[in-house]
Amino acid sequence: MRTTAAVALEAGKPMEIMEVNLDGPKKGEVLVEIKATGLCHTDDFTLSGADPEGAFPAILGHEGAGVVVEVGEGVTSLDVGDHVIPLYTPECRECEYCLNPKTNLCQSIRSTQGQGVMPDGTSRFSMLDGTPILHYMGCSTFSNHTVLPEIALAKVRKDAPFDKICYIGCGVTTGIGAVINTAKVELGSRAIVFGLGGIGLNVIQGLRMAGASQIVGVDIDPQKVEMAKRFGMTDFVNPNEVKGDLVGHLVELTGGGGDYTFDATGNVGVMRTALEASHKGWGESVIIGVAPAGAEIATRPFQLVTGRTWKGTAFGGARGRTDVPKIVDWYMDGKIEIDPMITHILKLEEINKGFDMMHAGESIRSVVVY
Ligand code: NAD
Ligand code: DAO
Ligand code: ZN
Ligand code: ZN
Repeated sequence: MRTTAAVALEAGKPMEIMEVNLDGPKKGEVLVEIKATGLCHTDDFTLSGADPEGAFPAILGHEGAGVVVEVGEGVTSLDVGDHVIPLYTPECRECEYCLNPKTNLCQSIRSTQGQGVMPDGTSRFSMLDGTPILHYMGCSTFSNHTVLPEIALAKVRKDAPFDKICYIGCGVTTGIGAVINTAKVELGSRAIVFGLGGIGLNVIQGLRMAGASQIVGVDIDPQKVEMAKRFGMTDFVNPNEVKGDLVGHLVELTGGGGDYTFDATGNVGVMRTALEASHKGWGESVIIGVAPAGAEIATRPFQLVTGRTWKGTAFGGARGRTDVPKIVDWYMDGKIEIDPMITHILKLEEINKGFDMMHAGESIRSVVVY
């Protein structure tokens, strides 16, 4: 079939909207009509050329929601008409990683996904002249139709709005999951969140759900304050307005340091501050942000000797096929909020404008509706 997509032809250039060829689903695969997709910082990171795994031409996008149009041979868990959210972290429920409760990093299709192809080693997308186009994070939601492995699709309820639940495909689950699955924050905890963008705001709403007693937000952009307060931030710190040592200021503000701290900036200097602003003896610091290629983290080992723990999280530690439908229920039952964070709705033709607004800090989440 033919479908319309925003194609990233090369790093650092705007994407081009074009008709592309899409082959039907092979064994174990599913053809999905994407109804809505969010624009995440990670798509921008890859488009910029800073992503060491980034390869072109590719169809980016990994935060989508849509409807099953066709199922390939052997697909048993999905039918035509089902509503689905694509998963960049799949859940095969069979590999060594899926069978270990300590991780959500299913490895069953990891190598081919990283190379931008389906598990059989080929791409379903091509240009009209036949040139192959790579998939991205196994999802490619910047295309009106895409093909995914069955194990990379979460089946969700049909009454949930696509233009909101697409955000559960990355930002919402990553932020809330970092709190609930990775940090396992307890009632009454004090926490510090660095970066109040699309991920950090969801960390804040996860902390509110977990019953944290103090939620300190740290951002260099004062535009982010109002929304963060709305989601549960109790104190705000702008590093540019702190005279003297930022770590010392945060330790004093939290009565000894955060029981839990989170980096949602991707800046390795901020990651160090987050670790060092966690409480001596028991503080845990969770890295969510993805740093540029080649960047390294550092601290004095004595910070860990004295009881602080450094952790990281991918997709909030969530097992997508199991956890994502539950998060959709939380949204539909009013336990979590998404609507205020969707600041812009765009057409596919406006997708590059969406990334311009992200760079200017004007948007939290822009969503393309097909
Ligand atoms: P965003 O651009 O919406 O938000 C980042 C925020 O950090 C902005 O508000 C910015 O002002 C703030 N910031 C930048 N430098 C800062 C500094 N020095 N001190 C304090 N604040 C600073 O981005 P996002 O969509 O929220 O994504 C955040 C990070 O999370 C990115 O690195 C992204 O790639 C990563 N991410 C990780 C996962 C995962 O599974 N681990 C999933 C999605 C996104
Ligand atoms: O299993 O080795 C692996 C890699 C899993 C990739 C997880 C990616 C999470 C961070 C990327 C940001 C997502 C938007
Ligand atoms: Zn697996
Ligand atoms: Zn994302």
